Amino acid sequence: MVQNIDNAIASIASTGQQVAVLVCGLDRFQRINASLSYPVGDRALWQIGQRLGKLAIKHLQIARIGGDQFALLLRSTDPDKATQRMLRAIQRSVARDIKLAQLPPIPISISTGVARHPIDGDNAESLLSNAETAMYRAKRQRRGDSAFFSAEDNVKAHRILLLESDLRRAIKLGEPEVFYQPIVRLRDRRIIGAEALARWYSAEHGQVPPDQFIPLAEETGLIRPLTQVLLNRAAHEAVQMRQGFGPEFRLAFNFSASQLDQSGFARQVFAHLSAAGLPREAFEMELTESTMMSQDERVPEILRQLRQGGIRLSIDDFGTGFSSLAYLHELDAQSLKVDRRFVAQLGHDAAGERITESIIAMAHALNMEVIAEGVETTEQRDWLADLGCEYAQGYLFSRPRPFDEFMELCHLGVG
Ligand code: G
Ligand code: G
Ligand code: MN
Repeated sequence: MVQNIDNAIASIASTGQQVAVLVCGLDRFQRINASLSYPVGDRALWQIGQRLGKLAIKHLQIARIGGDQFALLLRSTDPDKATQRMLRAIQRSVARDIKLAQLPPIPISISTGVARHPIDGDNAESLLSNAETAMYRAKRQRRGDSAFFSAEDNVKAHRILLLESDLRRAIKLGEPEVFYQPIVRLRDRRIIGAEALARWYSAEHGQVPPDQFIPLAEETGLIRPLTQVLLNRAAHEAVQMRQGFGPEFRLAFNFSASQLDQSGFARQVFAHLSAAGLPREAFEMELTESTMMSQDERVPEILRQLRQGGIRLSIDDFGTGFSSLAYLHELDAQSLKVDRRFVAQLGHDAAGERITESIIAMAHALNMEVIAEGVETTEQRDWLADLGCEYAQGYLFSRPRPFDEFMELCHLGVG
């Protein structure tokens, strides 16, 4: 491929054409390998290669450049347009599940990075490497996405590499911490629970926000050990919180989609809870709406095991995804969290108010309780209480706090 790209670059001067390099990576290919075996992974890859091969048009060359990566070389007088067309064709080619004999259909997606000659590189090596960097950004944005290389990508890629090794070290040392934000019952403003929120202060990188290090942990396979550190700590601390706040107190803990595809997942969670001595009914799993609606067919089964084992389920960021109400009902979640963007609109925006009102009514009709997120003003609090929303959480009551400071709320309350 390197030779082809360099040849193309050398020959375009006379043709008026330009060159773009696309690097396509299969999303979560490791998962196919791990769950279905390497030979199956190989057969799946072969099928994808076949499909991409069919895209071959004039002035396009395709090569497999690594385990689950393909490079495409495009030559065109209008490379931007040709690239856009190619990106759509790639998406179409993977829209169908892979079908292999005696196996259920395997859904796949591909993320693509694009680098253009000469702005993104003047030789094959730099174009390939920059297209690959852009592909990793595409994967972080949303699997199945595409991204054009930008010079910032290299700075970021370098930082991410450093961050990854720092996170690996931090997890070994048990450095990531858990902060707690009170969940308040609106009827009597008592604290009936806490949401655990991961925090990481790195000596090298400073405070790293969770929406950076959690996706990083997911991509690098560090999410499992990270969750073990966090869950272990939170479960032990929750036992003490229950002593202070009363037996109805529950701990809410966030999990992400990528954790719900391990068959032993429910068992691991149960083991953490019993090691800490935290009753299962005092533990609430927060999963976003999109996690619950995941395409992965193992997710419903794992959720069922968790529910049957007595763990509470709560649907996070509700109103931002696409839910099947029938499935929501079947999941038997106890509560639903109204996303803070709707709460922020209370008192300002009639549409936002009606959405919040409808979410609350729908939750009640499906036998779920409602927790409002991001409550910052007394008006929002009263508005929600009037609508029959049971619980609330937000800066009005308290920011997320370290354990010791959270325990002080035992005496202080949140007014
Ligand atoms: O705290 P805030 O900036 O704290 O959190 C940002 C996002 O990170 C939230 O959407 C929250 O759900 C997520 N998050 C916080 N802690 C954890 C955790 O321990 N595990 C997972 N999977 N997500 C978390
Ligand atoms: O996605 P999830 O609901 O898990 O995210 C929780 C996030 O909400 C955390 O980042 C937390 O710090 C943040 N948060 C908590 N209370 C408030 C609030 O009152 N206002 C805003 N803007 N964010 C909040
Ligand atoms: Mn949450």
